[in-house]
Amino acid sequence: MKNNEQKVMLTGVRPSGNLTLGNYLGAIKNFVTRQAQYKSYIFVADLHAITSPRDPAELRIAVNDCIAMYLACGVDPEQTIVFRQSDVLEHGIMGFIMTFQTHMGELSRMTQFKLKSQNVGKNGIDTGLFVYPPLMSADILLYNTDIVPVGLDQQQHVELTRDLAQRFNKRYGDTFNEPDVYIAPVGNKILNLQNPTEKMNKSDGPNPGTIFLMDDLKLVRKKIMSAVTDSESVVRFDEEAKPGISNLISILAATTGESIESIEKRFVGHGYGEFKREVADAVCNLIGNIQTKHQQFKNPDVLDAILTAGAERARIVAAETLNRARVALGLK
Ligand code: ATP
Ligand code: LTN
Repeated sequence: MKNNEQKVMLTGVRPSGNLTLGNYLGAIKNFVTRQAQYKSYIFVADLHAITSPRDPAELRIAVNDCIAMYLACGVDPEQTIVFRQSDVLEHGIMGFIMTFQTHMGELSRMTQFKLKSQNVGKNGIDTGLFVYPPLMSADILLYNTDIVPVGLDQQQHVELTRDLAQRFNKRYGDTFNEPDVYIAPVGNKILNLQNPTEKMNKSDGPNPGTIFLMDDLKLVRKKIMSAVTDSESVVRFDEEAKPGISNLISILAATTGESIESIEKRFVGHGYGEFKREVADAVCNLIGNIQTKHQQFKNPDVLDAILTAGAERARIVAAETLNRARVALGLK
């Protein structure tokens, strides 16, 4: 599909709550550090937020908060196309097309679906939860994406996207670029500090095990100092036997760039208190900088201008790809 043109990177976040340290280390940071090397797109996946019923006023606020947070985390709108998914109508039609390329069995095997469909309301499982992976595939394929930086929980969805692109190309002729996933070696699955066998999720809401990028720094420190550990008192990376300490090592390594081995070595003979203080210092330093920048990006007019310009640029590429898919399908 591609000649020598610039490679494309894309990622998105669901506006389902305030962004967490997990969202930053698992996805946003890896996007920001690479944005200059690619033709880059980042969007707020608001259609993905209505997979379950949501308060419209809260959703509107969450979208703006998410954009402001992208900018505070270092997304540069001069370099990167920043947009809201629902502003580019092509996502809906392409999502519909990709849903029809997908098998029930494939969607039933999605780990996220299995996990999230455990807490269902009295009306049963929302179909949105079931069919959102092909919408995510549409998001990716519309922009001829080469690389998708995401956390580990989203790897399976990007792999499905590759399968769907291949399937479509085989059936209807070369139409889509096949994307690769980028999973950071460290920080790809940050765990809840109080329950370090579960992922840290933004939709869990305020709780002592989740660090939000907007948390007061005193609270961040308190959450880290009271993180669940073990009784061994050795700072050693062992996800099975020592999930709490391993999670804190991953957080420190992903935040500072220091290797896990080097952290283990430096803390030989030191206690958990000292180790946790260093993790808290590093995370507060990171989050403090993000919060300072966030102040500058709260103006809704500035955010609107960025989103309007971003959607215009995104739409051009999305329309082109959708057109190609329609022609291939015989819909045009
Ligand atoms: P929700 O609670 O609504 O499922 P979430 O916190 O899992 O939200 P998403 O919007 O699903 O966040 O994901 C945004 C990006 O952040 C994705 O690339 C996802 O893989 C990544 N991500 C989410 N949580 C973590 C985590 N704990 N560690 C690493 N990456 C994460
Ligand atoms: N499904 C993802 C958010 C998301 C996404 C995307 C990420 C929607 N479309 C495209 C990367 C690329 C989630 O729930 N975290």
